[in-house]
Amino acid sequence: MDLGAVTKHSASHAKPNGLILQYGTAGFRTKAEHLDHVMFRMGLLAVLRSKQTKSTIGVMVTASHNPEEDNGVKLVDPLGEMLAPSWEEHATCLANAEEQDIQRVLIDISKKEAVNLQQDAFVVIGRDTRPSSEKLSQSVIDGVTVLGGQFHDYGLLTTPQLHYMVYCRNTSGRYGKATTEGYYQKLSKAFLELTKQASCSGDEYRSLKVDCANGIGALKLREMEHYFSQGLSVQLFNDGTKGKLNHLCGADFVKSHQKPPQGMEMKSNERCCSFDGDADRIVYYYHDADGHFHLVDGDKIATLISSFLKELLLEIGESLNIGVVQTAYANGSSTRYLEEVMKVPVYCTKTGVKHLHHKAQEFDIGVYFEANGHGTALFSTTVEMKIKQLAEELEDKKRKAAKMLENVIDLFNQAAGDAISDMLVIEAILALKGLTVQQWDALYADLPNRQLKVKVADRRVISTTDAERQAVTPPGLQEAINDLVKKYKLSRAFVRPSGTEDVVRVYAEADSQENADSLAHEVSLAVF
Ligand code: 16G
Ligand code: ZN
Repeated sequence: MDLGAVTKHSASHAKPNGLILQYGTAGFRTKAEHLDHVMFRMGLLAVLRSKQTKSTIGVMVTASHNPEEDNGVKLVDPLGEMLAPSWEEHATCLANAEEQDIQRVLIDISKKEAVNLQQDAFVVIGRDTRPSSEKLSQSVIDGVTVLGGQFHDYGLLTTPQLHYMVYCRNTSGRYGKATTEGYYQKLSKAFLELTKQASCSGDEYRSLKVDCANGIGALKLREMEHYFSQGLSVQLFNDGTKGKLNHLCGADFVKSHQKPPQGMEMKSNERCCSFDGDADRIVYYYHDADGHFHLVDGDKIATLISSFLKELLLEIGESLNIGVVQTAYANGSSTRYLEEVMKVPVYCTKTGVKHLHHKAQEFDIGVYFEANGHGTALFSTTVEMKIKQLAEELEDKKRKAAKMLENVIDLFNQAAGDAISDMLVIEAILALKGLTVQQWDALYADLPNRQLKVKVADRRVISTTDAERQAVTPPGLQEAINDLVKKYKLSRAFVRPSGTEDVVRVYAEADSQENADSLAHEVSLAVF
């Protein structure tokens, strides 16, 4: 490791004075002009992580649903997962080190993590469509090469595509080929095999309107669409040719404003969906005949998927343990429906994909979704092998169901929540079950809810437990929330410090919108 070269190069990726950043739930994220040094240093860190794990590591340059002026970066671990927590700390430490301390920090990390510096390193890089992303990804590459790491720059990719590439490369191609072509082929093949079985193949099931948030999802869906067009035709909106990234469109906008994106022509009862800026989140929606907007969010997606999986298992005659993982933001009606009607166990974790992903790995089949539309399903290796075997051994209806499950497993991106893959899973299920978006939406009625942001002097005074559903500090806050919640029917409320913004978030639900609004308001007053 030529540390002299590191010092020389890092001078051309200087850290702005006084800037302190933290590797949070979504990696580093801030104004793009403040990130050059972080990118360079994450290139360095990716090399160390690659040497330590003797695996390919990914670096994704994106700020997801943030405004176009922002950017961000996150590292992807060997199995396509989020970076391990101890390395998040190293990332923060390295990003904030003063110029003269960088060498020391690198040596510290290498010692603490027993990194064999002689080991080869390989890093793959992807980026979204932001104007700043290309230059920033070059800085990552600078960091990788200065430490002698090898790299492959995929250029423009969705975040989940980069996770997929990392996973493929570290499993000797067993998961798929580590190219966009390989990704398109794997998913499309599974999708077409599935939809071939659908008896209802009317126009209603064949076309879908997609709002691509003016981001990378548009490019990749365009590249992919002819692979699956026999089974589904997609009409793209906000494809980046006119509008600004994430501006008045995309999954985050639709979910948080509970209204359709701009730039989409919606006719009544038409099935529509939105991706976010890096295409790792998806929500569905439609306008009913009276012009009312209906959001079909991550909770309903989890319900659709887990009920379909359960039905397949029943048909096959296998009892595997399915678990659904949600966060505190999951609508109370969804949790009740899953537990009481569908009889599937539901678990709650802290906000942030890594927590849900980790929990979902505990089951034979783990389905996880955040209400905001980020999620996927994970299948244990044993289950995958068993289903493959059953698809060969069983006969008739059972065999058909096992084949279907085999294709569903292939269609999910098990490395990360993926808007394109989830979209194809959902479209296949709707077609196979002959469900319209209205029928899907009608599985249960969401409880009215409200989210608010509260600015406080120091959001760290609030700490939580029980998957963020209970406030531990400041003293008295939880008691105050309990008293407020008691005043309303079917009510629930919690507060948590945001992991991505300098605010405290308040969530409340109750039997009517008016009550949810006033409960949220009262709780936000209790936070001060
Ligand atoms: C990050 C998380 C997202 C979570 C959000 C919460 C990942 C990849 N992304 O964007 O899952 O919903 O943070 O933000 O984990 P908050 O802490 O500001 O509410
Ligand atoms: Zn995203």
